[in-house]
Amino acid sequence: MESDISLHLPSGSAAPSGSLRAKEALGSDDFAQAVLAGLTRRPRSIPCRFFYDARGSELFEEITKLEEYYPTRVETALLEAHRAEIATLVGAGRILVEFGSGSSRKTSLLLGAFDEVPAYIPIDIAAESLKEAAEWLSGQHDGLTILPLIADFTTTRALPLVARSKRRLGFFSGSTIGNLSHAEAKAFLANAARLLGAGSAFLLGVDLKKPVSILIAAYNDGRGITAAFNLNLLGRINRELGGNFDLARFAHDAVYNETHGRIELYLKSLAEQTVRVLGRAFSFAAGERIHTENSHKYTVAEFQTLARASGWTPAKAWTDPDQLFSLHLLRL
Ligand code: AVJ
Repeated sequence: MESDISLHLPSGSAAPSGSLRAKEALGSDDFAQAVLAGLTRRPRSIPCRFFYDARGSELFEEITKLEEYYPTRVETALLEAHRAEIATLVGAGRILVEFGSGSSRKTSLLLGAFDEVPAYIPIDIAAESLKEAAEWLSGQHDGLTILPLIADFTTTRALPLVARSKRRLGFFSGSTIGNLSHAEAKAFLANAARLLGAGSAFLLGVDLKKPVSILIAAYNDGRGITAAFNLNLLGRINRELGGNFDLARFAHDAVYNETHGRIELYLKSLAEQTVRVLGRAFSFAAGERIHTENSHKYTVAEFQTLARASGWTPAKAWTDPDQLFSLHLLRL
């Protein structure tokens, strides 16, 4: 199906141009359904994409500046150190397609290394942050054509027509791929291969496996910012879904699951208690947890195996001297 670039809607979407309000309504309904289902199932879990309301996005911004949270700092340094080589390997004239673009800060670094980028297509579900990022980026890169696509990047099926005239470079930073299970990551990479098409390249930032003490510190920082970020999910339920969670009676919990090679975040009930959400009662035993996030870690070889299984050919991988984080360049 052809996409409608003038509306910047996801390809294949039949939504009319005035659908932003409807989408937002759908969004809060999506949250309500996910929370009710998540608190009903055992073990309890709520998808991590719901962390990012305005307050959650602010807190995540703060996380990225923490001493213990190395991913943002190290990935940025890797991009700065290797962007010239990346640009040489990829070649000029590529349309840049960014998945889950968020604030597009790292994108500016990458764009600066390329002589000519015919268009930049950020894909993000958050219309407001897409708009902000596009405005900020056009100030940084004079004359850059930006075609924001409001869509869920895990399910985007086609790019705007103009994007098909040139070869593409995909960009997926921040180790956001770590939120996906291995099966989901494989499906995402295979979908990205189809979306970006023959002759494309894909640059990804992926967090590395490392000593557990470093991982735990990154997800349980001394200032309690990550705790506040995790607990904000309960605050958001209170604000948007008429919840009455007492945030002082839940605790942030970050553990490393060796079997799955991932950090797991939980909200742990500190007492036996009953909480109401949307008029429904949910009882917690003392110590009972709500699973709120998985953040998978990969060795370079593990990630390359996953990439190959999804149809990509690993071209090069870069890591920092401390082996904290990796950048992967894949080709199709
Ligand atoms: C945005 C998913 C990459 O997993 O490190 C940071 C989110 N959660 N601290 C990560 C997060 C707690 C982050 N990602």
